Amino acid sequence: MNNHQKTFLSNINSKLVKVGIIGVGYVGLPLAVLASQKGFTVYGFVRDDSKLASLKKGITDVDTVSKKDLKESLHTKKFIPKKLSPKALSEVDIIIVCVPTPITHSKKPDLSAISEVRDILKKVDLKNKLIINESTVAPGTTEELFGSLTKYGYVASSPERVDPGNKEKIVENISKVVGGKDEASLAIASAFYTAILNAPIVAVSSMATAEMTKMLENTYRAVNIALVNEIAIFSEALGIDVVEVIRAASSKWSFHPHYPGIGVGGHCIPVDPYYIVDLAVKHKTPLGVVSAALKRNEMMPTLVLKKLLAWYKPGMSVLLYGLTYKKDIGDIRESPSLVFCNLLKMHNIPFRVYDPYVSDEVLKKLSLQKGKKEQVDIFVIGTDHTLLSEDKKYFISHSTVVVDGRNALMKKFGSRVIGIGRSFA
Ligand code: SAJ
Repeated sequence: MNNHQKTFLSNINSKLVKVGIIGVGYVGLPLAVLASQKGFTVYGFVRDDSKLASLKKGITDVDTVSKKDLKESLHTKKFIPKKLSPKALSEVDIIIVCVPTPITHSKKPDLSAISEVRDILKKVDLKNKLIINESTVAPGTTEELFGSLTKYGYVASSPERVDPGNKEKIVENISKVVGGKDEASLAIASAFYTAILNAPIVAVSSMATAEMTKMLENTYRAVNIALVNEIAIFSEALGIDVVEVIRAASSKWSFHPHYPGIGVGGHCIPVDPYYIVDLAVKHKTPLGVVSAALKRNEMMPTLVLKKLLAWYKPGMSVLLYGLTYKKDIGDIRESPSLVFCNLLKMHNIPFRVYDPYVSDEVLKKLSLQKGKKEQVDIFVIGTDHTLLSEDKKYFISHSTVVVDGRNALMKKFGSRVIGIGRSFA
């Protein structure tokens, strides 16, 4: 380790380094607030002026950061929202990239946002700076985008691990995988995370290893959800309750339960695996199991529609409860409930939507009609919000057919409950 690297490490330990986080959304903002709470000065870089203005006032739609913590970090001037610019970036020592890496309509990686970051970093003197990429990318991408940018700087990959809506799993307590362009990059990046996290730092031998780790984590989840979706459909054909089967299988030490449902949403699980599906084709090692699993998950909204069509008659009132991609959060990104709404529209079935976590403005923007709390003929559960146990009584009468897209109900309600791999008639 040379003198500069030793100085970098000691400046991290004494919190003298300045941190710049590019992208202050679901991933970047919790990290920025945490680092500022730990004593670092953190610039939160945003491109959009209106978002910058809101952030400066402590306004954000990221529900995993408390208003109080955000306001405090702003007040102590340890967290400073800034317009993204090469000049502002030149003032920080550690640059953490937390921008979205979605997929296109044709399910190909969309690196537009992270490529824009690269273009801006090309205008910055990166000598002696550390770039950490937290955005989810295929193995080799961080090297391609940032490794080649600087000969005299440090580069690491440490893919984000957040679980939106999970109040227990806050970023401070989530273990972190770190891979470096070289030994010094790994040491400096690991020292930074050690300074802010209260969780293990898992150092790996390269950035590509760190990137592949993230891909395996999320692809593992997507494939296992697809497996239970498939077994649920099979169980249904055999008249077996798949929820009971999963509960029983969970008594085995090596079985990690997943649950069937109307589909897989969010910006991670249905998206990330396509990054390695794409790369694997280029390397002539196609991922047949992964591709089949992703398709299986994507057909679940159609399966739930078929269940509804078996009972629907023109003129019946239909309400979808739950638009968000998972329970007790307001995030609708890639939500299977949105796919289900489009399927209803394609079949000219009039319906209403009710989700306690989605505002009227969002419903309006999506041209969806908000349902009143009144009894309906068909009640579809798209998201198993905790509030459902309270709310269901407003919608379900003795004659209501319940189509339970999340196997949320444990017994019969209304005239029958049709779940995924289980029913109560
Ligand atoms: N889902 C099922 N069956 C399951 C589990 C989930 O259908 O057994 C559906 C959910 O309803 C949702 C989607 O899959 O629509 C994703 O669910 P999720 O719990 O994985 O939710 P995420 O996307 O918030 O996953 C996050 C991810 N975090 C990151 O990628 C940084 C993921 O890594 C974690 O595996 C996950 O949290 C977790 O473990 O809770």
